[in-house]
This record gives sequence, structure tokens and C-alpha cells, in this order.
Amino acid sequence: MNKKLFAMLALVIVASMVLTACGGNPSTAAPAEPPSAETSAPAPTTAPAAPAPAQVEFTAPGYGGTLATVKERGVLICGVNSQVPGFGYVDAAGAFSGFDVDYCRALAAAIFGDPDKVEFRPVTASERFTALQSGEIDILSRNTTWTLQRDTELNGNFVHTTFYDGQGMMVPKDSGITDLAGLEGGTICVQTGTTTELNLADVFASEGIAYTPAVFDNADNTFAAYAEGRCDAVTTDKSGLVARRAVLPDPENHVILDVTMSKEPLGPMVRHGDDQWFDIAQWTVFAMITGEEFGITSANIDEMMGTATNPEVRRFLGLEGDLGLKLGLENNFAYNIIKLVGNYAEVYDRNLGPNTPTYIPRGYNSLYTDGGLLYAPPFR
Ligand SMILES: N[C@@H](CCC(=O)N[C@@H](CS)C(=O)NCC(=O)O)C(=O)O
Repeated sequence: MNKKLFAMLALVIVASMVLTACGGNPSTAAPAEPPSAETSAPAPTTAPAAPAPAQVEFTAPGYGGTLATVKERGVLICGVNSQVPGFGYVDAAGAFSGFDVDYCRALAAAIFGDPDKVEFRPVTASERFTALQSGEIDILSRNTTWTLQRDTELNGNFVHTTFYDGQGMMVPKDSGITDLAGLEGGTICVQTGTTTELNLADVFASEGIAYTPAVFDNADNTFAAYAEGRCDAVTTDKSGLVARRAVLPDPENHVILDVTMSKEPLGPMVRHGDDQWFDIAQWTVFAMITGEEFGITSANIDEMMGTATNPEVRRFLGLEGDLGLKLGLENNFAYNIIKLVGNYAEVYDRNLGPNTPTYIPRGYNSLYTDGGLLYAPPFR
């Protein structure tokens, strides 16, 4: 059964439970239990033994075996960017860094309790979906925008939005251009295989601005052409513009226009057909967000382990309940993510915070409690 069908069925079941609960006497309403053949048996006269840890049948339909493959291999293979500082970048020594790269490390920490059990596979915009579909990578974590076509014909499931972005436009400061209309008749550098290329066409057509696209196959070539003055402007996600401006020879001579051409919800993507893997990837994101919400950091988590009394925090840390087991992981998976990689804020600040060359104010990427869009479901 695919995930969406399963979700619909679950919704029907939950709705019927809710209706039953609402119609009944609230004081007798019990938490939902799995159906049991013994529900009508007389109540036992002795206290029941403590329930065994919940076992989840991971051979059921919807479990596509990715976790088993990754565990057997002993390393996660994560498709990443190598050309966008702050998000996915490889330095001269071959070391990967960035916000999307750290998500891969968090997933490795959740699975193996070791953030280094990950192999980074650089993929360009045009290569990324084939790499995921073919099984060359276990997950794509690379400034990828969630769209309907990618969700359907490209066989992908977007795990969750980890970075809310929008498309921008950068021009040389001395051009004096301040809005899109100022680019009338100009040449615009853009990368192929991206939503960027499509939005550029949509927005300029709807605003009636004539332009010539100069199309390149990766970020280095796109921005090299712009730096050489072969285009009047360059366009990509605003995050990408901030990132790539930082590595231009003269960052101070370039401005990002105060226009947002699209919505670009960026996040990791997995293949259709493996709900368990999807859940693991998604709850890794939720663990990072929840860590921030609870004020649990890599620095204070060990202390929290000894002092936490809030039941949800205790479940989050793996001190109570079996939440990790239900995913096919250890119960301390969220502990490992926070301890070994950090919560969302720590990862954000390390890569995009005020002390980095790729500083981007949190904006929409703040917790809902701070006026942003980050909101994780409960750990229960
Ligand atoms: N978010 C957009 C654009 C992502 C994108 O690929 N941006 C370019 C320009 S910054 C990039 O990352 N290029 C690096 C590469 O392909 O090597 C999408 O998903 O299509």
C-alpha cells in the first residue's frame, strides 16, 4: 500500500475512533488500542505484567528495505550539493560542510549513533533525481524545491521543508538596477534542471519583460559567467545567491534585489515506496526542530538526561517509551542527533548564522513560537 493510500485509510480509522469517542462518555474513553481477540474476556483478577516493548512489523507493505540496506552497508549515502557554501560544499581537502550536509550527518547519527557513517555523493541539479531513482543515493539533501511534479512523476517524497526560501535576482551594484523591470532586454544567467529556470520564464512572461536566458549546468559555471560580465544578472534561490556571492571575487560589488519571484520550500527527498525510511528521515528533521523548541542542545543534553521531568522531553531523550523502536531505530535516536550534530538552531547557526560568511537571518526558518514556520508534531 502506498503512503498516501495508507494515510487516507488511517484517517478514516482515526475519524471513526474520534466519532466513537465523541459519542461516548468522556470519563470512560480509553486510549486507542490495537484490536484484540480478547477484548470481551473477563478482566484479570491479578495485575497484568508490564507490556513488552512495542514491536513493529517491518516486513509489512510500505517498508521498502532502505534502512536494512543502509545498516548492512554500514554507511548512509547522501546526495548533496558541492558548490553552494553554507548548504552543501566541498573544500579543497575534500571535506563537506553545510546545512544540508549536516542533515545527512543527523540521519547517520539517528541510524548508527555515529554522524560520520555517511558518504557524500555530489549531484548537480540535473543529476539529482536520477541518482535518487536509481538507488545510487539513499536520500537527496540538496537545496531541492518541493513541487507537485517532483512528488509524482519523479517518484519522490519530500520529507519536510527544512529551509523556506524564495527565488531572487542578483545584479552588479554599479548597474543601478533595482527591480526586475530594469532587466528589460537583458541576459540572465541561470542553471538548467532547476525550478529557477521555470520561474524565471513564468515571472518575466507574466510581467511582460523580455530577456535572454544564458543557461549553465552547474553553479560554478553559472556564477563564473556572471562574474565575467557575460550576463546582466544571475538568478537562483535567495539562499544560493547569498552563498555564491560570498565566493565571488568582489562580494561587496553585488546586490540581491529586494524581490521574491517564487516560493522555494527546500528539503530532503526520498524515493516512493518505503514508508519506514520516509518516517525515519522525517522524524530526524522533527527531532532537530523539537530539540530547539525544548532548548536541548549538544552542550546541555547530558545534563538534561539526568534532570528532565517533562514526560515528552523524557520520551524525546529515550528515557521513557519506545519511540525509536517504532521507527526501527534505537530509543535514543533523538539524543544521538542532538548530542552528535545539534538541534536545528545549532545547525543553522553553524552554517548560516551571523558569524558565517553566508549569514541569512532566520526569518520564516524560525520556530512557530518565534513567528516562523518551523513546527514539529509531538513526540508521543
Ligand atoms: N531549489 C531549486 C534550485 C536548486 C539548484 O540546483 N540551485 C543551483 C544554483 S545555486 C545549484 O545548487 N547548483 C549547484 C550544482 O548543480 O552543482 C531547485 O530545486 O530546482
